[in-house]
Amino acid sequence: MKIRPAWSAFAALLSLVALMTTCSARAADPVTPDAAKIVAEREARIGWFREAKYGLFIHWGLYAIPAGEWKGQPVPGIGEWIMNRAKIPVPEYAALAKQFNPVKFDAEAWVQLAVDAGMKYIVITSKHHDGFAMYRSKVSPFNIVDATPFARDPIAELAAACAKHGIRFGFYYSQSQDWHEPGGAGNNWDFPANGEKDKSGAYDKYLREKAEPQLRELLTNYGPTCLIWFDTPQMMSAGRSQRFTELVRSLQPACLIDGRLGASGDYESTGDNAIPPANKVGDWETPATINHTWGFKKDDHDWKSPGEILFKLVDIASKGGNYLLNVGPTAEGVIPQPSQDNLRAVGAWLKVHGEAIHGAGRSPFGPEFGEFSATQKDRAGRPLFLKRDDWRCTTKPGKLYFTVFGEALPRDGFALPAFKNAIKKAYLLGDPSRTVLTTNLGADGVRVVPVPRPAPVAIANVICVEIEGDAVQL
Ligand code: FHN
Repeated sequence: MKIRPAWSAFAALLSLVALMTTCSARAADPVTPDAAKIVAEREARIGWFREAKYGLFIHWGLYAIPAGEWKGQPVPGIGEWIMNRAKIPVPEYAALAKQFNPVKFDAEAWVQLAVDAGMKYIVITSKHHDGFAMYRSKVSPFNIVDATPFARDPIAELAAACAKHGIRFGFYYSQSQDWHEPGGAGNNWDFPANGEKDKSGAYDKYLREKAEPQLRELLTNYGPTCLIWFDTPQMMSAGRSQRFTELVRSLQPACLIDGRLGASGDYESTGDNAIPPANKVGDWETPATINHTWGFKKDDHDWKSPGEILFKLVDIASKGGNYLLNVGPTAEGVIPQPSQDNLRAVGAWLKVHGEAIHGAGRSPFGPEFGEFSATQKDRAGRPLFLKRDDWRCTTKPGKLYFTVFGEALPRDGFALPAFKNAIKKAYLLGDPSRTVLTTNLGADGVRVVPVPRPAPVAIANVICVEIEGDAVQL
């Protein structure tokens, strides 16, 4: 029998409490069968997401052709925003489709990268703000099959490869911004401004005639969809969001909805590259770039190193979240080699230490994240958070995983934070023989795990501490 993780029961309870709080009209009988059913359904949907912890985001579209440069001039900002930043008229931008022929695209190779990287799900841009569908769409001819010489459906090829390799597959879909359509939000250089579109009914016409039918296509034609990643919900009122929610639920009840639809989804999406400073309750995900752009830019070579990626992954997992890390393939269909190398380096680490991440729960401690400065202020005048990055802790029933960053483990051993449980044994996950490290009692009653030097693994080592009882007693 599978043991139900304690934190998942806790999250269920939190959801129930949240629901009870919002259902004020039912205060006399807050846990109605309906409310309990809603919570139970969400719990069933979100289980895989809590286990996964690490996913691959892919931003791929026509913007990979100009790759940050328009008419010989570099365009500042993120690559996939080039149409907006350079105010490119619709017909000129749409003409890029005739050049789009990514003959090096290989769905197997992309999915294999996610597997090698230790990632458990892939989310790809099926339509970004430029309005171009990266799949065969009957709703609009502005799609990769009908408008390009490539004439293949990469989403179908990726769906098949994901199914083969056991990777969950989801779609980014820009529901509100669509710079190709007169009624879509965002393109105020070719078309009237957003407010007028809303008033005139053009925006609703776009939603009903393009966004909703395309969403229906995506959820009908590509097998099980693990999540829909909506984004930038300009003008997405409660009613419009509700229509989208109902569409997703009716077509694929197991499909998650991210936190940027307009209404609250199944989990919270933080800001781009935003990692909360401390433990954060609920289910959440940080979408993040591996350099400084989402869509490919030929001049951006500032790749995050394996050490930086790994720190962020463990940091996020120890605060209860997921890390959705992006790559931006080229117009030829190639994922830039430095992204691949750095993801694979972290994947090699996860092969040995993955049990400290996948399915692991948040830290029961907290001081390891850092503290607010008593004197220094941030730009907004609030106390500055001084981050600590020596170690992080993740948990499973009866186990604590202390990931200690850097090649050198502390010379005097690793001083454990205070907890009451007796220790059964401690060992390094990176030690193939799992030699037991006998804990000493140091000064002030602090328990210290002696650690071998040099440490067996570069980048970061994980000390697994097995304790009496499932949950940590502080
Ligand atoms: O505008 C988009 C951006 O292009 C990118 O897709 C990111 C990914 O989180 N989301 C929006 C900005 O937050």
